[in-house]
Amino acid sequence: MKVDTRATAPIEGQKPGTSGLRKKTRVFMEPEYLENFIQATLNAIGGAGGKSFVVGGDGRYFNREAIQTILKMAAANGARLVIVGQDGILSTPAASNLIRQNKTDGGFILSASHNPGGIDEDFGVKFNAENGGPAPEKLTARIFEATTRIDQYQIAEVDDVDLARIGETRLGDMTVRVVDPVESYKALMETLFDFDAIRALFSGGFTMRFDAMHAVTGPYATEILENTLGAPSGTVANGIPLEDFGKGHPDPNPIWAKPLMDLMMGADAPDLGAASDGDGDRNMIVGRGIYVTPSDSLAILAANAHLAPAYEKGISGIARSMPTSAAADRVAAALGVECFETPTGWKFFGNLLDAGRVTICGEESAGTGSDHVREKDGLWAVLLWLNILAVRKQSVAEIVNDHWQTYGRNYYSRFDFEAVASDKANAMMDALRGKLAGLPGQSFAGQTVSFADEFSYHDPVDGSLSENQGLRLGFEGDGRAVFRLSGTGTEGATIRLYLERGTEQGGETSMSPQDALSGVLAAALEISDMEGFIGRTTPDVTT
Ligand code: G16
Repeated sequence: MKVDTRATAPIEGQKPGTSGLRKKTRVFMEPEYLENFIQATLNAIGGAGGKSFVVGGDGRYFNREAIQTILKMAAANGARLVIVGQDGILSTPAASNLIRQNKTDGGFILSASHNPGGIDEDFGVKFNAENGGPAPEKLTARIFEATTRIDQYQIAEVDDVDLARIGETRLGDMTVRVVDPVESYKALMETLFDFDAIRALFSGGFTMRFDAMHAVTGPYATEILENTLGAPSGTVANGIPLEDFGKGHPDPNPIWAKPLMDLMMGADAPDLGAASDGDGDRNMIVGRGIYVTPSDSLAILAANAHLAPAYEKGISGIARSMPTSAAADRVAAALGVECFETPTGWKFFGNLLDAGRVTICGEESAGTGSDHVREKDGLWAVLLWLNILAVRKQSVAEIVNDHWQTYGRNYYSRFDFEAVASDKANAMMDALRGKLAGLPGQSFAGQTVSFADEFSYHDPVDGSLSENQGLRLGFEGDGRAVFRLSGTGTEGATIRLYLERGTEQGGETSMSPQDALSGVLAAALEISDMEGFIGRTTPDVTT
């Protein structure tokens, strides 16, 4: 095998965001762009010599080409083994599982998650560490630093590997093992859930629609839900992964999964609706006539997890990202287990999971997961819901309403203002940051500020400090508004405004979220002067 050492120079802007490096696909296709980032990552982990990795992606445009480049670079850098999903396909949780099961030194996951795919859309690469979880901040900082100093990369001059054929081949001294992307993941799910109970649920006439959004979960959902658990054929919709996700936006929320929402709110709704995103780590849960917010879903899963075999002895703790509602905190308090509030980004859950401090984690951005892998896991959440429904023999609506009656409700909504000019978004955030100290005690739109701060996180396991993680405004009466800039967009800035209002236990739980949150919204808009800074107060997406 001939190894070519090629001269290169740093490329600006290769700083990983909330979840890896995400850019326009055409940017990733520019000469040296991908190569620099991969070499920098290998340099940052101390080289690839003798190491093993998992590589796979969500099948979006440029996935296969990028995998071939990574394989040739891994071989040239002396890696021992790379495990690849057949045709380059691996969902993010399946990749996390393979890293853990095979005890590899980490893995490269190629995805821009819920962002659209195609030559004019988005692409992304992230490195997961040997625990199967996204690289923690100290490692992403080293990777970024390495991108600013890079002057050469190594690549093998060999033919492409046939990724369609399961089995082993060699690239020089490196073994490439092409595996079925679904097999090990399905085996893991079988150890966690009561598949017999779920099978009985379906054979008893329970109906479901799973919208795979032409993204990576199609093959996983078809094999598990239809072929193994006996859900009727056709339960999985849009199950063929496409390079451009059928020109859709593979983000499982009421806006982008509208056909599913329409079905679930209509007269012919099945018992359960669910969807997953581009790379299979997010989930959406909808009952007949009721959308379950991700924050509520996290709380309900945590409260009922003991009904599934994997969690029957109870959970050790719950972690949620800061902007996620406090619904899960109520469950943790009732269970008497620890509860953690982390910055946005799954990477912050890794240490807590590794230390056994938490079993279940979740985020308002449609991610829920447990200690079975180190990523959020869309199908896992759907299967846990199915397991709970099979045991409780109640509808989704009954379970949700019962939960609100028992614990109280946290009304919740997120407003996204997309493609805002970065300087305007930063100016608004800076001005708000500057005002925080003087806000407590003042009233805006009838809401009195009880606290105002910028969130920072002390990791209780490794002691690291993560600052500037969102601006928080608390209001008397358990209201809260959070402002953050997204770390996953590829165009300008996205301002996220998260709104929440908690009720007393036994309080009113049947209002519409937008009515319940109107006061908090008005106060947040007034305090931030969003209109003045960015010229609009109507979001692009409301979830
Ligand atoms: C990623 C992260 C999540 C985060 C979400 C939104 O999700 O893994 O932890 O909550 O982005 O981040 P932001 O608000 O910065 O855009 P995914 O599914 O895109 O990988």
